[in-house]
Amino acid sequence: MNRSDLAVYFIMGTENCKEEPLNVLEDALQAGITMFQFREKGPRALKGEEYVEFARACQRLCNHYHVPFIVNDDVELALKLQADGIHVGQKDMALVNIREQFKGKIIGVSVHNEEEMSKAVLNGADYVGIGPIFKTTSKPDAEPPTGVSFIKEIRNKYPNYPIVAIGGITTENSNEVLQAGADGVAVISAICQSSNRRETVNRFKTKNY
Ligand code: 3NM
Repeated sequence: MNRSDLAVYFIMGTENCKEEPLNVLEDALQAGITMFQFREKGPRALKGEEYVEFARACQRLCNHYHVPFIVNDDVELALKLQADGIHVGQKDMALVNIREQFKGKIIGVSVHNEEEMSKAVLNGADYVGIGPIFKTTSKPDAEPPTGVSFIKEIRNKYPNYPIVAIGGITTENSNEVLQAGADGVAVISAICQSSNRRETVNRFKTKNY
């Protein structure tokens, strides 16, 4: 994985979409997202066979566009589908155990403070997602927003580490996030709720450097 893979990292599940989720994903892929995370969560999330089939359909699309397909939290699903990687939070399985099962794959970890950051680095995460940077409505149990100063702090300590910022990021504030030192932006609603998804992705891309 390269730091540039984090440039425009799209995260989605059926509950995030107002329209057919596979169309939303395909638009985003066509417009040039650089990474995708399958995150099927919430009270109306798909279950059982439907869940697996939806994940497979997302994976097929990502493969077609040569974009890494990352599974959120669900180790079993990621292994079953041979996903390109897994993204875990602080409450999920210990990182050392995950690495054993995901040799050569991408492992991302959500971190919210310096202590979590140093642990993730020590335990060999390939990248970290730091946030929420701004207020988010997509994650009900999100921690309080940190603002971009947190990105600056982490970047100063870890000059070359792959860092993606998450939480409330829009085409209006993404520049600030990148200037603070993030390699890219991870977004749900900015793309899912956009009335012009391709333009939104393009704006995120042109703001990147
Ligand atoms: N994780 P939006 S914030 C999935 O802070 C997720 O770890 C977060 O959605 C964290 O782009 C978040 O709509 C939601 O704000 C991001």
